[in-house]
Amino acid sequence: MSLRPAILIARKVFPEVVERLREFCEVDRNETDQVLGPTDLVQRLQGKVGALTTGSERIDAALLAACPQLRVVCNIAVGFNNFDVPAMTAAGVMATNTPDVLTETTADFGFALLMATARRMAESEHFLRAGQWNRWALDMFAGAEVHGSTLGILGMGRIGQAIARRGAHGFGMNVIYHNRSRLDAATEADCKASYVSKAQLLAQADHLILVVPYSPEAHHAIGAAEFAQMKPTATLVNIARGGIVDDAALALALRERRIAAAGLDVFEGEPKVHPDLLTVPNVVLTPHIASATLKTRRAMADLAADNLIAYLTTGRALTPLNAIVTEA
Ligand code: 8YV
Repeated sequence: MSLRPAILIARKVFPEVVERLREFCEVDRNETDQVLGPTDLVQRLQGKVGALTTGSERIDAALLAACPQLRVVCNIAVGFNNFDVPAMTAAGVMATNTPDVLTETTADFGFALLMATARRMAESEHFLRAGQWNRWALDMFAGAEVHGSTLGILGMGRIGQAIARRGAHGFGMNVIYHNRSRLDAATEADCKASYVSKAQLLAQADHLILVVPYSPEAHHAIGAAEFAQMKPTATLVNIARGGIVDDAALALALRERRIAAAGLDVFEGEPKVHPDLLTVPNVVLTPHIASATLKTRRAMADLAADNLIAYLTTGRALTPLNAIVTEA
C-alpha cells in the first residue's frame, strides 16, 4: 500500500500540473470534466486527504462531515464563495485560493468588457452578421464615450485597483470607487481614485464595474433600486460573481433603457443565464472567462497545486484562507 497522500483533482487541469502532483501524491482525477454534484463529490473524496477544486464544487459542513480524512482543499480561483471557510476551519481543513496571479489578466478583461459594452460591439456585430448592414449612418450604433468619462468601481481590491490604473492612466478617466474600507492615501494616489459613498458612485459613474467578492451581504447589491439611481446613459459591467446583480431586474432595466447597457461575465445560477437577458440587445454576455488566458489559467492551476504540495509536505500553505489551520 502506498504511503503517498491520496488527492482528487475535481476537474480537468493541465497534464503538466497532474504530473507534478503525481510526484507527491496518488492522484484521482475527474477526467470527464463534468461538475461533480454533492453526492458524487463526497463519494470521490473518500479516502482523500486533499483536493483541487474550482468554483463549481461546494465544500460545506455536510461534505466535510462525510469526508473526515480531508485535510486541505485548494481552489483554482481567487473567489472562494464555494467554500464555507468557517466550517473548513472548524473541521481543521486548510482552504487556499489563487490571488495575484490573475489580477492583471482579469482587469484586462474587465476593461475589454467595459469597452465592448459602451461601444456596442456585440450588438453591432450581430447586426452585421445578420446581413442588416446596407448603409452607413451618422448615428449608427453610437455608444458612450470611454476616455475622459467617470469610471465607478465597486470593490477596490487587487483587481479593482488594476482596473482603476487602466482607466486613470490609460484612458484619462475620472475614477471613483466604493469599498468596505477606504484605501490608504498612497494607493489612492497610485490609482488616481477617489473614495465616494455607494449613492455617489451610482449617481456619478458613466461606467460602473463590479469587482466585489460575493457574500450574503453583497447579494443583489445592484438591483432595481440601484438602477433607479444610475444615469440612464450608464453602462454596468459585472466580472465579480453572479448574485451580486439581480439579473431579472437588470434585464428589465435594460429593456426599459433605465440604464444604457450591461456587460456580464458572471450570472445568477450560472451556467444558466436568465432567459430575459438573452432577449435584450443592449447586453454583452460572456461565459465567466475574465481570467481565461492560457498563461493565467496555468498559473492558477500551478499555484493551487503548489498550495496542495506545500501543505501536505510542510504543513503550511502558500496562500491560505484560514492560516489558523496549520499542521506545522
Ligand atoms: C475562475 C474566478 O476561473 O478566480 C475566480 O474567482 O472567478 C475565475 O477566475 C473560476 O472561478 C473557476 O474556478
